[in-house]
Amino acid sequence: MKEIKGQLTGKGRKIAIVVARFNEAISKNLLTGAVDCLTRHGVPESAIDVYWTPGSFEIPTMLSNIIKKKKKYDGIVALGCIIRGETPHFEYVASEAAKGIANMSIQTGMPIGFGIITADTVEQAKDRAGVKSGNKGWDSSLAVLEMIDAIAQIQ
Ligand code: INI
Repeated sequence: MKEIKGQLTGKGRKIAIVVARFNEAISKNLLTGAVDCLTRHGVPESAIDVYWTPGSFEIPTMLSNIIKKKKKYDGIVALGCIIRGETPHFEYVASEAAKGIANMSIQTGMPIGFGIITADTVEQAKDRAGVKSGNKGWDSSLAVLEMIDAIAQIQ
């Protein structure tokens, strides 16, 4: 039996991070968590490019354009924070962002980490963008590193 499992190594990987500015204080914590995770796993800061979008709704469009440019990223981490209390169109923004990110990843084969927080309150969102533990930016970055390595092993 052959078992394929991605190693959590960032050595030699080039990573793009797409981060939405909406709820910026929380997005910045997600970005800090993502960069911390990537660098601790061997990705040098010089191999990380960060692209800002106005909100999470624009993330899939940015992904599409980054992938089209063929800048040869090994993986992309998508970060954003959508809070239900703040908008009646929470459902639309959240579902379009999730669908768009999934579609981009499936259609292109690019490993894309889903680091979008969907929360009912600011407090809940803060809990998922913790500085010391429980940071969705960190978790989604780790998933990207694992997927890059697992996909590289498919023959
Ligand atoms: N974008 C977010 O990333 N999070 C939100 O909570 C949010 N709210 O509350 O509206 C949000 N809206 C902006 C949206 O992503 C677009 O930028 C905007 O509709 C312009 O296209």
